[in-house]
Amino acid sequence: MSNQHPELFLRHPFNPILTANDWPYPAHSVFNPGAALLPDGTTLLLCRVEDRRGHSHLCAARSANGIDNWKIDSQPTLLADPGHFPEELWGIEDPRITYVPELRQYAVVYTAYTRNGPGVSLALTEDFHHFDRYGLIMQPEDKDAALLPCRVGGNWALIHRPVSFPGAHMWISYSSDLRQWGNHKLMMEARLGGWWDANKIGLSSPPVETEQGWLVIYHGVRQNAAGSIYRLGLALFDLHAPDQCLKRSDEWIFGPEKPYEQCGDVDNVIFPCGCTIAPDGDTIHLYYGSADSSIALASGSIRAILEWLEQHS
Ligand code: BMA
Repeated sequence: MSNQHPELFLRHPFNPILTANDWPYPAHSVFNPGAALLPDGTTLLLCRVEDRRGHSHLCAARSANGIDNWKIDSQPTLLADPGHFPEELWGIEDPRITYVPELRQYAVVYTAYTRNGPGVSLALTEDFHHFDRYGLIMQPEDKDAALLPCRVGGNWALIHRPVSFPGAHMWISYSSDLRQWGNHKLMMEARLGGWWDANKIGLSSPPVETEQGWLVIYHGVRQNAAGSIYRLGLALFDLHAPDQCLKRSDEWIFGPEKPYEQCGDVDNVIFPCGCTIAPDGDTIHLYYGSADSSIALASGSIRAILEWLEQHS
């Protein structure tokens, strides 16, 4: 039985669209990219690149059509800087990009791999060449974080995933200055027990603003005798109170099915950190890490996704 809803997200026939073989310098694997559509229509992916120490950094790849002919920075774009940011000792990972109109900058929220586990760091950039690094904004263990593009009730809002037991759940926290975070609210829980998203959940790409609410694509992890399976589900949150879940899919909508998703450094992983919305306002391009080894693309329609969620939540 197929484990996906092909009407919601279709894989691109060129998948995987980027691998370590495409890199202009030595790399072990490339995966889990953040994504942005630049003002000139260029798609920018900020890719997680793992070197042969096992440490990651971020590298930008740009393409006019978001599919092929990627121009990849000839050197790492954002490297860990443990001299100034000791929490980046073992690398930086899994960036999620939000354009923030009020700041006229992109907020890049990424995982800093500290001696004490993963934490959440923030950097602002206008051009993906120069970065204003804020350092760690959520202490370990915490990851899968992204900033909402606008203030909510006067404050910035950050979705993130601290580790707890049992299960690891999505939280949202607020800040007036992007540095001090509080008013923490539980946003959505792993379902525990016999569900596909029983053990851990986390934000995938940053939420998409729709008339019906914030559309959230999230990953759910189920552990079984063979290991973990990372699949995707959908949820909708109130635009003005984003900790309020309006809808959540019972079923997963996209799971590892192709060889490049089922087999790699970590088998059975679909892990998007970014998406772009086409100029038609409806087509969503989801960029995901496959099996912690390469980068793939799947596309869908926001209208169709919302309709499906209406019927299946
Ligand atoms: C998560 C993160 C991701 C990774 C996934 C599967 O916890 O570390 O970077 O893709 O596990 O290994």
